[in-house]
Formats: sequence, structure tokens, C-alpha cells
Amino acid sequence: MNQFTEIIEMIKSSEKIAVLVHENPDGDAAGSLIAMTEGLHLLGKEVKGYLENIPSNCGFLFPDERISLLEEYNGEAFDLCIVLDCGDIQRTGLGSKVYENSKKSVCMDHHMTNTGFANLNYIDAKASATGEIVFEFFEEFGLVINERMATAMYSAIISDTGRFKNSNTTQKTFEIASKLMAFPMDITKIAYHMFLETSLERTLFLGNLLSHLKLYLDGKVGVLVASEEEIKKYGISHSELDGMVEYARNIKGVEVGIFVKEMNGGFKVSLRSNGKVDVAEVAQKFNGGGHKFAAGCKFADVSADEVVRLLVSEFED
Ligand SMILES: [Mn+2]
Repeated sequence: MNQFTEIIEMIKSSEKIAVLVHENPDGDAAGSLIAMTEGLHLLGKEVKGYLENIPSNCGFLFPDERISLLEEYNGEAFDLCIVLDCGDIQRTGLGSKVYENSKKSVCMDHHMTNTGFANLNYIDAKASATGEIVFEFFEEFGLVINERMATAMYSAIISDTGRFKNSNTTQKTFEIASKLMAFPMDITKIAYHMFLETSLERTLFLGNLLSHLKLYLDGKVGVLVASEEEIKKYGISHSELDGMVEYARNIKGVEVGIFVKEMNGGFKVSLRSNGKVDVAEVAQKFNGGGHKFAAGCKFADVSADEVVRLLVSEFED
């Protein structure tokens, strides 16, 4: 793994910098992206951030004049591409075009499955969120952190720690949050937007989804399946489906929650463990990845029933 000092040197020797995050971005990806682009701008760099879409719970952090949607990318070249919160280059989706048009690359991430694909890689699997790493990076060199960056990094951290309750939350997480609290942030408003605010459509979709909940392996595995047809019927976006898996995982007696969502003719699966079972291990068997207690994978050319059968049989062992 490379050090921050090598990364800051590469940044200093670059003029035009692009910043990318993983496809289907979450609060950590969006928050880290905003903080990094803003911070590099304050360093005097010509910086552009890209993301696939604005996560439904992160609308309050946008618009951002330096960040645009990947579909708007015009093919311009960059001296450096910084990839955040992303374990492999495929996960940047359309962002791989930006990556290919950049001379050098840096990755900062906290996924233990990170492939080390960039020229310089800073991977800290103990960091609760990439937002933590971004904060440490700016702090290490005494770079300017403004209120906007603080709000974005705090949002990133509460997103991946589930408001400081997930097992990835550490003493350092609270130390960083404490330093961010020095900025005038409205933490009540941030938590409302990130976790509580919902749409009527999503609420009605959830009611339908939960009515089809299935339990397997003596109630230790809870499974929720959302078909593309239902997602369309209720008119909700894919990012609004983030967190649905927790409704399965939170049931008393359930050790693993599984959320299967149909997407582009295939299936995207979220796996959440309540702290006993390593779900990353299972995700990796299906070419996915993630963290020990929060992971995901994708399936193609199989039915939803087959996806569930394959996953449940893995957990049986
Ligand atoms: Mn993350």
C-alpha cells in the first residue's frame, strides 16, 4: 500500500484532476467525492467530479458546480484520476472511460477486497468510511477544510456507519466526527435527509416488499426480492432501494439479510450480517465483494428463485 505522501506528490504534480466513485453511489461515495473535489479546488487544481447519479438521500448535498453525471462526460483528458470508495475499476461503471483518459491514477478506499488497480493505492480496511480516509488525508497535510467539506465527510461517515452503530465504527471514527463538529453543521438535518426522509412511493413499495418476506434455515436467513416490474410500478429509483436489506436483517433471530433486486435483466444482491456470519466470503464466491458484514454481488442469466437458492445453500454451510 502507498502512503499519503506519495499521493500528495502526485496530486501536486497534476493540474487537471478527475474524481470518481463507485456506480450506484451511496452516501459515503457522494460525500467523499464532494469533499475531495472541493478540497482539490481549494488547493488550486482544476478538478471535475463524476458520479452515476445523485443518491436519493444525498440531494441536500447537491448541486455542486464541480460535479456532474457520468453520462455528461465529454471525453476530455486528465492528468490524474482519483478513484474513491471503489474496490475495482469495473465498479466505476461508465467512469472507466474517465479513468482510461487519465495519465495517472490514485485510489483511496476501505474495501478489504480492493484489487490495488491504481498507480497509487491507499487502502485502509479499518476505516469506517472512505470519508474518514479523505479527512485524514486533508488533515495530514494541513490542507484547508471548509464547512461544505465537513458536512460532506460527516455525511459519508454516518452513511457507512449507519449513524455510528455499525461494527465498523471505531474510536477514530468518533475522533474524526468530533473534529468535524467544529464546523457549523446541522447534524439533525443531515441525519434526517440521510436516514429518515422517504417518499410516499418508497413507503408503499416497502409495504408490498415486506409482505413477500421469506425466511430460510430456521429463520436465520431473511430474504426480500424486488422485481423490476414492481420497482417500475411504484416509480422508485434504484438508490431509494438502499437500506431495504436491513428490514430482513433486523428481524429477531435473523443472522443474514438478503435483498435481491432485479436490474437490467439481471440481479443485484445486498448481503448484511448481524455480526456472526462473514457475508463478504459468500459474495466473493459469486464474484462480488465488500465488507465482512456488508457485501454484495451480481447474477445474470438466472431466475430470482435460483439466485435465492444459490445464496441460501452457501449460507447453509
Ligand atoms: Mn464506503
